[in-house]
Amino acid sequence: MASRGGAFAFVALCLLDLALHGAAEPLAPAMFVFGDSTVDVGNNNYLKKCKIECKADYPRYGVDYPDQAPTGRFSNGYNLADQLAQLLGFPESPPPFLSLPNDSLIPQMSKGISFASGGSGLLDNTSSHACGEVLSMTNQVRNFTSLARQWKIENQTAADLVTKSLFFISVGSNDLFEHADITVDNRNDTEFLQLLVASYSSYLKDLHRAGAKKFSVVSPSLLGCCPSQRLIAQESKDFDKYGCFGSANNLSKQLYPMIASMLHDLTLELPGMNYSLGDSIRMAEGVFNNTHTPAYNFTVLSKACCGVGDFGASGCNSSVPLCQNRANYMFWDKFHPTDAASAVTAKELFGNTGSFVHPINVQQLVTSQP
Ligand SMILES: *[C@@H]1O[C@H](CO)[C@@H](O)[C@H](O)[C@H]1NC(C)=O
Ligand SMILES: *[C@@H]1O[C@H](CO)[C@@H](O)[C@H](O)[C@H]1NC(C)=O
Ligand SMILES: *[C@@H]1O[C@H](CO)[C@@H](O)[C@H](O)[C@H]1NC(C)=O
Ligand SMILES: *[C@@H]1O[C@H](CO)[C@@H](O)[C@H](O)[C@H]1NC(C)=O
Ligand SMILES: *[C@@H]1O[C@H](CO)[C@@H](O)[C@H](O)[C@H]1NC(C)=O
Ligand SMILES: *[C@@H]1O[C@H](CO)[C@@H](O)[C@H](O)[C@H]1NC(C)=O
Ligand SMILES: *[C@@H]1O[C@H](CO)[C@@H](O)[C@H](O)[C@H]1NC(C)=O
Ligand SMILES: *[C@@H]1O[C@H](CO)[C@@H](O)[C@H](O)[C@H]1NC(C)=O
Ligand SMILES: *[C@@H]1O[C@H](CO)[C@@H](O)[C@H](O)[C@H]1NC(C)=O
Ligand SMILES: CC(=O)N[C@H]1CO[C@H](CO)[C@@H](O)[C@@H]1O
Repeated sequence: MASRGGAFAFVALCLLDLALHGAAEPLAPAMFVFGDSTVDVGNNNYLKKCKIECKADYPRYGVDYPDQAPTGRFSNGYNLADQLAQLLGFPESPPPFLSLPNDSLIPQMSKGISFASGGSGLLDNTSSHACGEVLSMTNQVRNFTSLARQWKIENQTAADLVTKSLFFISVGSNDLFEHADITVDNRNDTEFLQLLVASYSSYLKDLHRAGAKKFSVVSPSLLGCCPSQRLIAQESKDFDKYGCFGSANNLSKQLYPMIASMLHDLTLELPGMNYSLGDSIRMAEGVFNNTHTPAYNFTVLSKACCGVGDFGASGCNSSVPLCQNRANYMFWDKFHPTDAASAVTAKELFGNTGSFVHPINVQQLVTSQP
């Protein structure tokens, strides 16, 4: 009887899988992912000099992922790249670049690759000290463009597939974290943010030169509200109206309109470029403004699910407490959202038609035919 029960469960799972994402063709031929720990699916596991603080390949990471596997995702389950990929019709994020053997890199280009690396930022030196080693955005983009070049030489359909693919980018938070912690009196925030946006623009131009046309860009959220930053706010008495670290949130809020106008200006310069910009700040405000947020089920907004001490901001590993009701927590560990929180973000990026995405959503982006 046990084996029949097992077979039934297996069939049911397959049907569920088919219903969720197996039935139709994905909405884009491939998805290429760039950025930081909000979207890394395991590249850092392969970096020998990357410190444990910037890895997520040990329990309790992945406690809600299939087989409870700690894969390098900075989440209890799926992350934002996985959730968006699923809405597009893929089973999850494309695989990490560094996990692929040399001879499967080109074949994998037709399905997508993730170049994202936890700790990375818009500047090459971001987190180089804190993490030891990360794949910088410069290297992520170079690795993609060099593969695209080789692929186009080998395969006539490559250029068309790159044009139709989705380029998903979530980066900038780590630059802001490091800058917010600098306490020099004469620091010039405007100058620093302009440097970040100029770097962002040059990565997008490089990707466009390699054939990319469709960009989904996620702006840094209210960073000062994650548990690690709430702890800094408490120590420095620099609170904003949400009880979060004011300096960090201030930087996020100043950066968003700069990214928005940079993207708009690029469309005037780069033929065929199209984009969807997710306003993570407004999405987070939507949750923080109304602490009940019944539609989202988040009841714990300031404390990490995995962690101890004030705000649960100790860091997450198998010897610290783990919350049970993870769908009610906004934060998984001291920096990262839960699977449930990134699912909400992905849903808004994909389908929102209000103030959370500009000028179009990801669904409109991938189905547009230039
Ligand atoms: C070119 O790429 C397409 C799409 O991935 C694939 O179906 C085809 O087999 C490739 N052709 C060669 C010669 O590799
Ligand atoms: C990183 O580089 C930028 C630009 O070159 C510089 O302003 C900043 O001070 C550097 N940060 C660190 C931590 O070295
Ligand atoms: C990826 O980029 C890094 C840095 O530019 C380089 O050292 C490495 O060889 C690249 N990997 C591949 C497979 O192109
Ligand atoms: C900060 O940098 C910006 C851009 O370079 C400049 O226009 C502004 O005058 C600077 N502000 C101060 C207080 O130095
Ligand atoms: C936020 O940034 C603005 C513009 O740089 C500045 O005038 C203001 O003092 C900052 N507020 C906080 C709380 O850091
Ligand atoms: C949240 O509330 C603040 C005022 O406290 C307001 O400025 C902001 O627009 C609100 N955001 C959302 C998304 O409701
Ligand atoms: C909220 O919880 C209810 C009951 O568990 C569930 O049906 C619903 O899907 C959840 N909503 C979200 C946005 O996850
Ligand atoms: C787990 O994290 C706690 C809190 O940061 C730390 O004290 C402890 O040493 C860590 N344990 C392991 C096995 O890394
Ligand atoms: C961008 O996508 C929108 C929505 O599908 C479409 O109307 C517009 O023509 C596209 N722009 C370009 C340059 O492809
Ligand atoms: C796709 C790719 O990077 N191919 C490389 C595999 O390794 C050989 C030999 O080292 C290189 O020549 C290829 O460029």
